[in-house]
Amino acid sequence: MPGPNKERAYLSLGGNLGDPATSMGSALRMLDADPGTEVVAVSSLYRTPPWGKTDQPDFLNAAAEVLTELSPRGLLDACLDAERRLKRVRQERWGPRLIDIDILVFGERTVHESGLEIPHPRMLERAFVLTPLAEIAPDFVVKGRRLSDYLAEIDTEGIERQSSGRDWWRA
Ligand code: PH2
Ligand code: MG
Ligand code: MG
Repeated sequence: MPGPNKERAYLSLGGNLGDPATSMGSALRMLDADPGTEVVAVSSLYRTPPWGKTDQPDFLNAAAEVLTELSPRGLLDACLDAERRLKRVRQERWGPRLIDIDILVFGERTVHESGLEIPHPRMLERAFVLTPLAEIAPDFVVKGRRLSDYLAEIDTEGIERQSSGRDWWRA
């Protein structure tokens, strides 16, 4: 249920092993099933070239908007719990993964804690994050500028929107 004490958060989802679309859909349904959290918008799926470590398969990426009563730490725990339930094994940094869920923005908050940096420090530079996010929130303002303005200035070469529509995550 929407409620006055819910805050709006944006998430980035990605994966490049197994069946990432199915894993991301399961994760979003798990978050939506939490009584204090609802998923209100999900982007299309995007095929994206691997960033950081390039000798690995392409990723599928998406972004989601949630309303939640959880704290930022509580939402992070819910995301990590979904990753664990989907059998993610943590290996090398930036390496291949079944699923990754990152909090990008949480209301107006700034958080600098171990394992939790909000807004996500690199979200404005990464096309695989910004492209799906700008699909669902082009006018959202971060540090004084709209997401669509940031997106216009970065390299989106190789990123392909899939014909999934925005309901792909529902069972
Ligand atoms: N995630 C990473 C490292 N590199 N590249 C793409 N295209 N998409 C990702 O989600 C991704 C990545 C680490 O979280
Ligand atoms: Mg990540
Ligand atoms: Mg992560």
